[in-house]
This record gives sequence, C-alpha cells and structure tokens, in this order.
Amino acid sequence: MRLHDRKGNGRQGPARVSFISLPGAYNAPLLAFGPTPEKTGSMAAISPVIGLIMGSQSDWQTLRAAAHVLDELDIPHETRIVSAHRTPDRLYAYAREARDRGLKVIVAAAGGAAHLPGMTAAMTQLPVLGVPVETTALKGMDSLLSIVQMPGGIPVATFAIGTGGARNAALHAAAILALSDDALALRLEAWRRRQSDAVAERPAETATQ
Ligand code: RP5
Repeated sequence: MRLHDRKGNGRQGPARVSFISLPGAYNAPLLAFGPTPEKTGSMAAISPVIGLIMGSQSDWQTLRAAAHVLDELDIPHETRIVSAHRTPDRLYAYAREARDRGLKVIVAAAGGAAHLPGMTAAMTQLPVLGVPVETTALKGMDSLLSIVQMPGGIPVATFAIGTGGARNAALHAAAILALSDDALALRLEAWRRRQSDAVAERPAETATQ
C-alpha cells in the first residue's frame, strides 16, 4: 500500500489507519484505509470547503493531482474513500451531510461503472464535479461515459479522463469558490499567471514536455 504526504507524493509504507468522525448518522468513527492527507497545524482548524471523494484507494493515484492543485491554491479540503457499491451507507451519509458540514463543492473520482458522482449528486445540492478514472480494460471510456451521461435533472460536471481531469476539476472548483471569495480569486489569477510564465516560447532540444 502506498501512503501520500501533503503534497501528494507517494511513498512506501504500512497501511495508515485513520479514524474519521463526522456529525449525525456518520457519528461512529469510521475505519478508513488510504488517502486522508488532512491539513496539519494551522490549516487543521479551517473547515474543508471541498470534498475529494473516490470509489477506491486505487483512485487516489488520479485524484491526488486535484489535491495538489488545492494545496497550491491554499483551499482547505478533505479526502475520503466513499464507494457507491462497496460502502453505500457511507456514501449516503457523506452526501446527505456534506452541505451542513460546510462543504461547497464535491469532486468525485471513480472508474469503471462509475456511479459515485451521479449517486452523490442525487443526494446533495452541492455542485458535483466528476473525474473519470482511467481503467485497464477500457482506458477510462467506461468511466467517462458512466459519469458524463447523466439523464437530465441531476447534473454532474464531467472532466477529462485521468490526472488532467482531476487538475481541471480542482481548478473549476476553485473558480466556483472564487466567485464569492476575492482573496481566492487573486490566488487563482496568480496561479494561472505562473502557469503562463512557465511556458517557454521555443522548444528546448532536451525538454521532455
Ligand atoms: C471503482 O472501481 C473505483 O472507483 C475504482 O476506479 C474501480 C476499481 O476499484 P479497485 O478494484 O481498484 O478497488 O469503484
């Protein structure tokens, strides 16, 4: 099993066991394995406004790209494994209570028959941004179509397959929050300026990208 530090860098190590306590029906401490890279120190006191949820530990390889962007933008967020088919009760409680806990946007990553984003959107009014995870069998086309083809009435904003989609989902979530947060709007503007500044005008011979 891989563990991840605050910057989302993988490192080998034993399984981390986190006890998560949430209000209401989610009151009993949950035993969760995997990505719970919560903020520490001063950031720990700030309630998360973005929920990053994923159907499996294996999705963290994709979704940590979103966490990395949120770290760069200094947006408090939480990460949870919430599987629509393996932990349906956890999904129900998470989606039902997300808004009251102060979350503003949920980014949901899933692969295969990826019903996590749609089921989450069905149970909360919060904007749900879906990230299709690349799969071995169908290269993520299964995930993409499962997430993007929501019947009319319950929207899931769907992003590209893989880490590019995860990064964009985080940036889109930031843009939503920036509508009512001037300081974040400035940070997002600066982030985009740094990205532009980092692009060379001419290709280098040895550069790989
Ligand atoms: C989905 O099944 C998850 O979102 C994941 O992408 C996929 C495979 O899960 P694992 O078998 O790797 O746990 O629920």
